[in-house]
Amino acid sequence: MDVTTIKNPRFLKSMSTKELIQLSADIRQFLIEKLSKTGGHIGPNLGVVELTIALHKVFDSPKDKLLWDVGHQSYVHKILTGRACEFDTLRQYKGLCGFPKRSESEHDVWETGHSSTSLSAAMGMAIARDLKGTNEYIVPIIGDGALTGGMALEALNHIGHEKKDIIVVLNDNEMSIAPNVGALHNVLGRLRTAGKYQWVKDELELLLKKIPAVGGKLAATAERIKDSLKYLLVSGVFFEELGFTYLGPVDGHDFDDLFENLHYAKKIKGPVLLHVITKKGKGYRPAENDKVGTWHGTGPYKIETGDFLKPVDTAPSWSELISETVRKLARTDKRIVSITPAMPVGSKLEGFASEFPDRMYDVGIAEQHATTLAAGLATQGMKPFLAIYSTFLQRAYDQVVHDVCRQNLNVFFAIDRAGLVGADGETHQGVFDIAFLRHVPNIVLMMPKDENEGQHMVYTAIQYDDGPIALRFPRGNGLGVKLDEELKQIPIGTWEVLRDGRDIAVLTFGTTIPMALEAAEKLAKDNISVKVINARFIKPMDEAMLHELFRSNIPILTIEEAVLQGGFGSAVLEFAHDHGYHQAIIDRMGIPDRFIEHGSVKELLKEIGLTTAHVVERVKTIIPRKQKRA
Ligand SMILES: Cc1ncc(C[n+]2csc(CCOP(=O)(O)OP(=O)(O)O)c2C)c(N)n1
Repeated sequence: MDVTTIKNPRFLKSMSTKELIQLSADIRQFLIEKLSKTGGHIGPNLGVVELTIALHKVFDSPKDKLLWDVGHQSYVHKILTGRACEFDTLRQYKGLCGFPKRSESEHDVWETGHSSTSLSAAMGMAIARDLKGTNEYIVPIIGDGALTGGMALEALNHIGHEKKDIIVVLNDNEMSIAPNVGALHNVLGRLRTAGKYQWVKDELELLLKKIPAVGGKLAATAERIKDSLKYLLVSGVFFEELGFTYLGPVDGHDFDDLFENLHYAKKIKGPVLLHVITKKGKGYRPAENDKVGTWHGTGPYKIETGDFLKPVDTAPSWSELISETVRKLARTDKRIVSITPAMPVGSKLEGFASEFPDRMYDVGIAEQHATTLAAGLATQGMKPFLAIYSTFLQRAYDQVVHDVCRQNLNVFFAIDRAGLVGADGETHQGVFDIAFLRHVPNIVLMMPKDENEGQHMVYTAIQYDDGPIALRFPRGNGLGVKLDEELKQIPIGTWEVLRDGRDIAVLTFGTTIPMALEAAEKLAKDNISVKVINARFIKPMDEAMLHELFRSNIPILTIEEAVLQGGFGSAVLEFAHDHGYHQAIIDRMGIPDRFIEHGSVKELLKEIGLTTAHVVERVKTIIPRKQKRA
């Protein structure tokens, strides 16, 4: 079938299993072809083809609510709800979003990107349903990785207590991005191999009926036998004890098994956990054979070979540079312990993990725990290196404030993917960390201009023993600069003049330095002399240099690839105000007060006015203001 002709999922109702099997093959073919050109989350989506079809056949979306946790596995859902014809634009500027999007379709009832939110949202919807007296099914679909997130466990606890009618579909493929970790993962492992729980449960009921129901000692013994039998035979007891009816394990690629269990789940009162076993990457060999998570999300690839098409970048990735520098230092500094919340591959910690297996902890999708774990380590004189994406650090704000900064503990935060990230879009842009860290006492916040300064900052952070220190760096590769052999400490709170000038001072850091230097070069041709300062410490700022600038009355332009509200430019404004420089001319460039959608970083920067041309233009509006005042 040509899947681009699908308008909505109603057509599934009349299809036979044989036809659905063919449809699954067509959808897989479509995904493999389309994503080979656009890139995207191929592995997770190939794994949920039959499951998504079955859900749309058994339930009536959008009346019934399907909530996709993390949301990167919603492509099949998008195809079945009439969006296949937009797949050429997937994750591109103004194109189809890679995650559920309420403005895209009435079938996208909950937006995701960060994991482990679906159960709480489902509970909210269930309470609303019951208060309004309607009768729709509420079906969150959550991965075994996402289930390790604290929020998901908090929600399970609440749902089980309230006994709400919610059908939780656990999509268990044994993978997070990398192989899943944790004790809960082991519980699921036992369930996977335990055989059909429902069958065991029925047998057990029969057996228990044979135990005579008499009072006294014998009844107590019977109860004990009952309990121990339950524990012996039924691993699903973990969820049962939480108040859920556990169904499964179900073969997520077998329609008959799926239909039988989904229909059964619909009849059960109270919360149900339907345990579905799927294979990530199913139907495309390179993705199916992937053991580390390379095919979780990819760029374009050659279908026949599975080779990725992205030109090989000669400069090291930022993540690699930072993690490998830490690894080097860990050879002599035994205090260093690395922590990742489920991103060992993205954070390039494989090398560290193989060299120091007992000093490396993948804690699963648990940013809050990761942060407080680091704090605990620091209380004992260790030097925790917490590699965490800017966007996911948002989850751990209170742990940063309450546990790390308040106790002034020596935690080294490596804030990866800081700034715009591109195709993952608004749920993943790393643009808030400056605003939510800058106001927290005790923390040092820095961003390097290139990889060489980056490695020196790693060294600085490891040597720094006066409290928390955070090094933010962008997604992708460095500039390809030469690396010094010897590492050195950069004095905390010092800036660097990269280019001298007398008409205006541009204060910037990290990714926006090249555009500032380029703009300065262009403006020089118009006789405008621009000073460019590498404001590499966002906190503490170089106060001596700031005083010098303000006293000289030079206009100031701040540029940051981060939100303007509460950002670095705001810090400069506060400084000017607090020190009585009320006449100072200060302009700020950065990310406006709205969420920035997906697209290439280049397109997004253009859209929000953060390019060399925009800097040139802005400087030209500032200079006349200065002249008017003079
Ligand atoms: C709060 C949060 N932390 C980290 C991530 C990064 N991340 C995206 S998908 C994923 C793994 C999800 O695994 P699972 O739920 O099992 O889904 P699968 O991809 O295996 O289908 C992770 C860690 C995220 N999206 N949100």
